[in-house]
Amino acid sequence: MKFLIESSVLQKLKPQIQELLTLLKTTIESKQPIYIRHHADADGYTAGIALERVLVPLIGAQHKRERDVSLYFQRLPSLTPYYSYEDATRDIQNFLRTAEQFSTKPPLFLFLDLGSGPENIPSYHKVKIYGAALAVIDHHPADEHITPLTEVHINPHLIGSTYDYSAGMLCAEIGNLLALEIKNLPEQNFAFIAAVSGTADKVASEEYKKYMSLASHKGFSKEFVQQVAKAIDYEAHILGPTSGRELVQDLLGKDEKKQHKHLALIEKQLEKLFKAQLTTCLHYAQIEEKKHFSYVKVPIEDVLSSRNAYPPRGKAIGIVQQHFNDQGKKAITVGVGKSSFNFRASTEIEKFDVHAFMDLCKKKVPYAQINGGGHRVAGSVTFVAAAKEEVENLLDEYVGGL
Ligand SMILES: [Mn+2]
Repeated sequence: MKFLIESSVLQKLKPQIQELLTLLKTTIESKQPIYIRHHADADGYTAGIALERVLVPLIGAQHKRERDVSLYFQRLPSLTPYYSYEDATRDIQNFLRTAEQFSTKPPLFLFLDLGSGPENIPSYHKVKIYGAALAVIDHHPADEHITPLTEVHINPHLIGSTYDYSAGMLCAEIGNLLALEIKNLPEQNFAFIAAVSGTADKVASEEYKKYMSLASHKGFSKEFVQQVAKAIDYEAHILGPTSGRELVQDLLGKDEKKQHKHLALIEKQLEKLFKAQLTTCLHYAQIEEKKHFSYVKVPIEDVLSSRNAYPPRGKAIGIVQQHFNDQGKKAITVGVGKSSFNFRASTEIEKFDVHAFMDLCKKKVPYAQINGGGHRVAGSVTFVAAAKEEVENLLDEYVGGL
């Protein structure tokens, strides 16, 4: 097995990767459809695109008519960071209808950049009732009940690695291995795809650096990789629950002419959007100077130009936080919504922890349906709208006590 880079993580994942390669080959040979579901962000898209680039030609080789490929391959983003019960329901209806018309088999689902958490379990049971099989390639913490439900479960957490790999980096390796099976396949630049993915997901491992340097040897500068990562994040937002088909393939270099034109167009728009959003957020922010930091509250739902505005809430709060960081100030920035808070905080504020605040809320307002997560200094908490005042008071107290 020849990987793009040397990595102990990949070495340890070898048995599962081999299992997946075998599974994909037998699935395609037996004319079982393959449905990809990936998270609707830049990492999810790169993961999906890396596999699409090899699965489509492999499936095409099994079918005489080109249009048959669309019966046997599908790729769709998931707006939730897990496979929702609603998406599972839609997918079942979709493959049952196809089966009725074209006598196709229930598909093999590939879940990319999502799928390892416990919230997927009901959806997995549901698609399995209707005869589908599933495999997961994810890099989020893995629940112990997932693997038994899958044909293959590839996740660095299962072999003791935490944040060395993004889903797109894993799928670029798998895509590269499958590409060896295809005659006359043009250069797919899998290292570049891996680099874009790791950049988008802020991976900082040795492996990430290796993909970046491989990509730069192939002529993709760090700036270009970053530009593409930002552009895909934006397009993913615009696409919502639709796949983007060739459009995202082109952004990743399938058609370089279109890619460069599109990147230039997106860059201009993003510059404007980010500047406008920062100005509005700062204007309406409520800023309280604490002893060691600024406590910044942004009425997030009132400062977005539409419900589907870009940058969305989390990112908008991120640029406000960045604004304070750039001035050398420490800050806790909170996007206050009717039933959710988005958090970003300077890492130097050591006592601040989104999870600690969430635990506090669960204890003090157990009837508020507190949910959420993320990292210590970047995350979100949701609650029922009726509890907003109570939760906001708890937040003021919590921040005041830091
Ligand atoms: Mn990811």
